[in-house]
Amino acid sequence: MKIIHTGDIHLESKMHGLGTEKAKERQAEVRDAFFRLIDYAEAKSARVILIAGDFFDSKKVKLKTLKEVVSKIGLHPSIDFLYLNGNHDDSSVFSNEKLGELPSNLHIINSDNNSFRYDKVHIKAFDLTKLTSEELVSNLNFNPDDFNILMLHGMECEIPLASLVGKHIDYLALGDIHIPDIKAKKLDAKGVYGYSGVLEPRGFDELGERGFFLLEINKHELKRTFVPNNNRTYHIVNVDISGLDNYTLIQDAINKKVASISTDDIVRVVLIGSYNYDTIKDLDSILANLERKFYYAEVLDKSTLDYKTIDFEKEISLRGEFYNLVKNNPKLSEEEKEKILEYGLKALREEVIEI
Ligand SMILES: [Mn+2]
Repeated sequence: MKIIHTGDIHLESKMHGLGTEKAKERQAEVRDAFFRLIDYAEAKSARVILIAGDFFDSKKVKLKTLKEVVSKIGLHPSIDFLYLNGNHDDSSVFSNEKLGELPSNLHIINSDNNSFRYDKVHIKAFDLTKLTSEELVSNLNFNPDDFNILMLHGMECEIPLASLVGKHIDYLALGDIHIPDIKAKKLDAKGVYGYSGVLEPRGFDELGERGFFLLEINKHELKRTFVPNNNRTYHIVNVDISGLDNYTLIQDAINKKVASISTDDIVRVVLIGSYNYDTIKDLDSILANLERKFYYAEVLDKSTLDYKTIDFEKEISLRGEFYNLVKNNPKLSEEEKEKILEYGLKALREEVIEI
């Protein structure tokens, strides 16, 4: 029997930071990531899709989104969708009467509907905010002859792992943490557990590949496979510009670092290291080049001015005066002097200052 373990889909995520148009596109891509999972499940003849909470990004969901989801689920009647509430979403969104009759394969977990049997595979799911650890354990009563799956939503510290030891759990399907546990963790002599992670990353705090797990159950044997499913990947690339004193050299260093990244991806280049006073970075051109290459790009300049490269101490000019005023101020620390000089000299050169 095949089961899909997913969760934290966060449909209708705001996708901040990409601009209005791309945020909208990415919202649709999150939905499509979920639909792609369903098509995969259908192609693999999976019997169940476990949604371990945070199906939606918030407790209010647009009717349009709900209709799309309900319609897609209805198109796959051979797959049962077991949906457990997370901390972000509220499964009562499906009670909207404008949705009409819900597909019979959509099973919303609640205190009356938390146990599902497929021959020798037994699945239970509970909302941890609605019962104590003791109540959870007393509700388990799994039979050791079955292959038993428990689905919960919460941070690892909120899951009463110690109380679940020896309760005949073969697999504990978790939701809440957005990073997949590619390698399942050991629960006890028999069982393992793990988080599925998100289906499609939603920000620079969700770097790298994302997907879901295919569980293939054969009596008491579990084969658990991570299936990458994300359409785009977020990358943060640090580029040390120390010693690179012009735009061409900096751009070349960036090009080398981003060469292997797919043009469909989302890239943040962070300039680090120290630069000489005379360095011309031309951040506008750097950004424009990256934007031409990638779906979305941004540049953060965290490089610092090496003020030892300043050689106009003796110059009779505004910048010479400013430099000496700051440099010889006994009230300022070396670090403060460095920052004030960096910003002040930039201002004198009429550059944009980002603080
Ligand atoms: Mn979540």
